[in-house]
Amino acid sequence: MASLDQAIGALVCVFHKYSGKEGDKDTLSKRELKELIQKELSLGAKLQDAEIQKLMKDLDRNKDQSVDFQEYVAFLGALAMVYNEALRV
Ligand SMILES: [Ca+2]
Repeated sequence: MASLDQAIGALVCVFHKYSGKEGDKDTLSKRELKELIQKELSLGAKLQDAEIQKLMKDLDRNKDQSVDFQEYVAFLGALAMVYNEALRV
């Protein structure tokens, strides 16, 4: 199992791997977020376009049409809650 250090490093790296693709390199555009969700999350491939659009809307708290690092961290927090439920025996 990865150490907490490695896990947090991976969370940061994944953000920048996608945020740097187009436009502002420190935020995720809709297209970048969609690619991140589809390629990095096992549940991502199962989501419909409309569901991803809704997720984007929910994550973009300040309504600037992109997901910045702070908004991404809130997303990770929500995901961690889901994983905690799923992994608990
Ligand atoms: Ca935003």
